[in-house]
Amino acid sequence: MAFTLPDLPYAKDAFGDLISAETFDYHHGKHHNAYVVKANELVSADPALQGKSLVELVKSSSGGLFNQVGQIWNHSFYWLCLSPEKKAPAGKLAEMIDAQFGSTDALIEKLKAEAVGHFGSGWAALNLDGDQLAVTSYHDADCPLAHGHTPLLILDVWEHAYYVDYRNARPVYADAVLNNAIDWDFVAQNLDGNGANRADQPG
Ligand code: MN3
Repeated sequence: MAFTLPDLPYAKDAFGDLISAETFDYHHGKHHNAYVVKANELVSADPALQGKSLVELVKSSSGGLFNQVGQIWNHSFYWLCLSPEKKAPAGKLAEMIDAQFGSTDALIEKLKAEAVGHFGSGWAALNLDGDQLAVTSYHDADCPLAHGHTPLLILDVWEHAYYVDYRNARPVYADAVLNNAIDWDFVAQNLDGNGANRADQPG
């Protein structure tokens, strides 16, 4: 068995100028794919690693292998967090957001500040912490699962996520994607605590 590059859950040109097909060609087709290829090389060289699922390896590995499997999972989850159709939080998620942040706009501002304030490469995230929502970020290939966190939403803030479409303007990318391209139905689904499994794959 080997890990595979998951298909995008939408056409690569579905987002128009918001996230271009060229960005998906590079981000999914080259960056994400390279993490898959390198992880498979490392796993194939070590029988002790074989048969472990992606999430098992994210939770148990370190160093070079962690960087690859963490990035496979992070990107697989990130694609699922995006929707070409503009959506809004509903139901229990909307109630939690309003109770804690006052409004979805206020939560988006907090996520945007986290994304913009994060130094260097990494991921901004919305997690479930007990019965509360929590905004945080992770460096490089670091992953919520490695900390026992329960991810609801992650946003890629590596330059490769936005440089084609937004050049160096991370705030413009974060603002555009958080306001227009989040699959809030997927985010709400992850309140069941099983978000980790939605981007898992067998080893
Ligand atoms: Mn990326």
